Amino acid sequence: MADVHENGYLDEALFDPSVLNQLDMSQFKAEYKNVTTPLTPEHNLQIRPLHLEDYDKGYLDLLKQLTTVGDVTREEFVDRFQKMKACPDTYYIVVIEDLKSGQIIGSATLVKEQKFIHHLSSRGRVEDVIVSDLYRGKELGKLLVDILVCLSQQLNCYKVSLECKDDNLKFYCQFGFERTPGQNFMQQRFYD
Ligand code: 16G
Repeated sequence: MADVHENGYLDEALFDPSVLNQLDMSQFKAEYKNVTTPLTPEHNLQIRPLHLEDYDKGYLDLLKQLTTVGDVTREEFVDRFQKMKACPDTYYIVVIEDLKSGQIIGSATLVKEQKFIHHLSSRGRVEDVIVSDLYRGKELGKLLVDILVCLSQQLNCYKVSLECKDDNLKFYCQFGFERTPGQNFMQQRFYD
């Protein structure tokens, strides 16, 4: 699976790509206007795990459409990638590549957090969902979230959660997420 990239770094996937092929797409919850095969959508788009080489395919620029990223060097990216990969069965970053342009145009992350509660169960957290503004309206965000929700169930998480802005509540409801009465999302910000 790992080939030496021309720049000397191993070109490898963050997680085993077969995990995505084994998803039961009949479990997807959103309704799709476009009839596509979800894991191989039209228009030269490919859905796959994050690769090391995605540093050169605009992955971090895409994340900049979501929030602050900062200037991350290739070495820093490789180091973080390797640290994530060293935690097996934890980081599932799924990206969409436009094979024509060779650019990453969508991404979403599932983090599987191991717990003692619920008899050593795990909780899924959907994070950093972003589709390039040039590719909006193609139901790609839907596809990414459906994939991660389905994946979290397949990975035996007892629940999956996310945080989002009010404007996105309706979007996330279509996958079965609901606001929990009496529960609040709280945070403290230390820096941007
Ligand atoms: C959104 C994201 C969250 C991300 C945060 C970044 C989803 C479902 N939620 O809340 O994962 O970490 O934005 O914004 O994608 P921040 O920089 O203000 O924390």
